[in-house]
Amino acid sequence: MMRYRENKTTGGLALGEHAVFSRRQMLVTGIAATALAGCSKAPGSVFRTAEFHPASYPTSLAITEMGRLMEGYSDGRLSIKLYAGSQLGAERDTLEMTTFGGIDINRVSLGPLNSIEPMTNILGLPFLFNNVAHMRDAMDGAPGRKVLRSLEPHGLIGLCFYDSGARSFYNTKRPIRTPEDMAGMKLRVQNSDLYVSLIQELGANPTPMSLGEVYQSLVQGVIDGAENNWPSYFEGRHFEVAKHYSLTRHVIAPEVLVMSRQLWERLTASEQEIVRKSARESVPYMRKLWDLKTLDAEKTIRASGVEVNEVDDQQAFVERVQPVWRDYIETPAQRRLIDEIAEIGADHA
Ligand code: GTR
Repeated sequence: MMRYRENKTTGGLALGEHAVFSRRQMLVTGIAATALAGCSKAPGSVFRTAEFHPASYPTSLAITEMGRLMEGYSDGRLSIKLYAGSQLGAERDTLEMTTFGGIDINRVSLGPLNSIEPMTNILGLPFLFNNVAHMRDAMDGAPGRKVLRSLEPHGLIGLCFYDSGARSFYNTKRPIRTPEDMAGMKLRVQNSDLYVSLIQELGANPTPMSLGEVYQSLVQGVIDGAENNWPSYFEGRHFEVAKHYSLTRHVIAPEVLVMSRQLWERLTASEQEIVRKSARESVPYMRKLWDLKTLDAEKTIRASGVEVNEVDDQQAFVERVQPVWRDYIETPAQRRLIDEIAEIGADHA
């Protein structure tokens, strides 16, 4: 088990802010320069792929599997070089690099995409999906395809969705049973306006920062808690410090695998098909690993003495966050997407 690396220089940096570049950022910039220098991806391309989580995490293993499939389908011409464990930087920075071709493929959560494309906000709406099966069906169907396509004007080709389970709150203070228990808590959120609003509506104080900073911030008392799924709560060792995990299951947003559009346009049609097919086929593999990892993380966390609790009444949380729905649904396309997702939800009541 490894603790997520800290990313103090890159985390929380708004675009346009000045920064002293870390070695990692310079590496990223170097990769970008190399990628941009090449005008075409010749046969024998190795796609540089960014992943925040360690190489043993389900998303990393799924990307590795995708690379294996791609190599097979292309007789060894196309492959993946995975930079796992946040080697290329915080998600928001690597995402930016991907949009202008500095990184070929990237696995990101929806949070950093929220400020780029409003359709991604919909998948992050609290209590949108009834359960994980609902989310999977919706992402395998028309709603998923719509959201993936919405990324194209932003320099990204959406390849597939991976799982991220249900996110719940953990903290160092007390069990959260009602929204009132959250009053005044300092909670880390992803750098996303939507998630900031969500925490505010629940009466807590949102502190946006990168995931790599959470462990230290919990130890130092900079924050009281955060929210995430079982595997991330486990993998970052946050459970060793924040010993109350309250199962609000407020967001079941999936994660996305994206390719730089600049690279995509340099591939032949048959190479594009191989990339899409390999990404698609890595999804069931990822889901199997995800389910196992979730069970395993939950078991270890419970055995470690963490106090896990169900909330008294989930509806009380649902009601508190209604303003988030009101504020973040702005266009007819977003409304249609919600309707389509709700229709699929009828089979998952
Ligand atoms: C995890 C996700 C990461 C990261 C993280 C976060 O569940 O897999 O990509 O976005 O959450 O909270 O920042």
